[in-house]
Amino acid sequence: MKSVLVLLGVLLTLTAVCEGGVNGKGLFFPNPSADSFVQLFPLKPLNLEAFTLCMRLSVDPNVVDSEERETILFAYRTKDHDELNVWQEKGNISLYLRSSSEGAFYAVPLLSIFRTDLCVTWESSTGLTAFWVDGRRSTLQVYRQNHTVQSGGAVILGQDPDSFVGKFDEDQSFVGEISDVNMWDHVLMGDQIRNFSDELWLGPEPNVLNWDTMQDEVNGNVLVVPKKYN
Ligand SMILES: *[C@@H]1O[C@H](CO)[C@@H](O)[C@H](O)[C@H]1NC(C)=O
Ligand SMILES: *[C@@H]1O[C@H](CO)[C@@H](O)[C@H](O)[C@H]1NC(C)=O
Ligand SMILES: *[C@@H]1O[C@H](CO)[C@@H](O)[C@H](O)[C@H]1NC(C)=O
Ligand SMILES: [Ca+2]
Repeated sequence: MKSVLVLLGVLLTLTAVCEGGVNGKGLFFPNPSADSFVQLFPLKPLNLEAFTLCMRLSVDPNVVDSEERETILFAYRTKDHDELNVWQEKGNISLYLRSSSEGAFYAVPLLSIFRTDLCVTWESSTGLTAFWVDGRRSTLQVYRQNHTVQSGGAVILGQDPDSFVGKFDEDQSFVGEISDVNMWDHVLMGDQIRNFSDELWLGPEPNVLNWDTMQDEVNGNVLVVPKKYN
């Protein structure tokens, strides 16, 4: 117990020091809350006809994997719409584009205490959508063909906003660790997605969200995990 407290003390101190830049570190959401979140500032507007969104996640399964819980993994919301949301809910991981009710559901293995590399790819021209879990691709689904993701929203980790950066719900909050959130404005090749967590990334630079370079704003009780835990 003592060592846990000491560790938390160290992490909390670092939170203060590391304000204003994630720079390859992790974000740890230690418990359910309605006010802890991180806003990410994209490198360019999310005006998208295709994307690859990747992140690395571990969760508290006692909270997040419970049957009836909906847990937000990634939220991009404009004033009027849930424009691009990723959830783990009721035994599925799901993608929603401009909807909070009609998603694409995937019965992939649920998140666990160990870190999972999770990517989702979508392209408008075909509607082809897939989740990639630790480099393994799910079956494809056709979802939202000819749709365009619109700019003008806010990217939020840790909470599901029901209004523009607001109306959070503790029961939908993320509990666990998130890192390596990267987004490209096209669908990467399978080989590249399989290599996404490599220290030495050989693929194209993430041009929408770039975990190493983008600005972020940490709110509430979110611990910035030092790089040595990578
Ligand atoms: C999750 O997936 C199962 C089986 O794939 C399905 O029966 C269930 O309705 C899905 N849950 C939601 C919320 O769509
Ligand atoms: C999408 O656009 C293509 C080309 O215009 C068309 O053939 C197709 O039916 C459209 N799909 C949907 C779901 O609207
Ligand atoms: C993926 O990693 C393997 C092994 O390190 C490497 O040989 C390959 O060139 C990489 N592929 C891409 C597309 O980065
Ligand atoms: Ca909500």
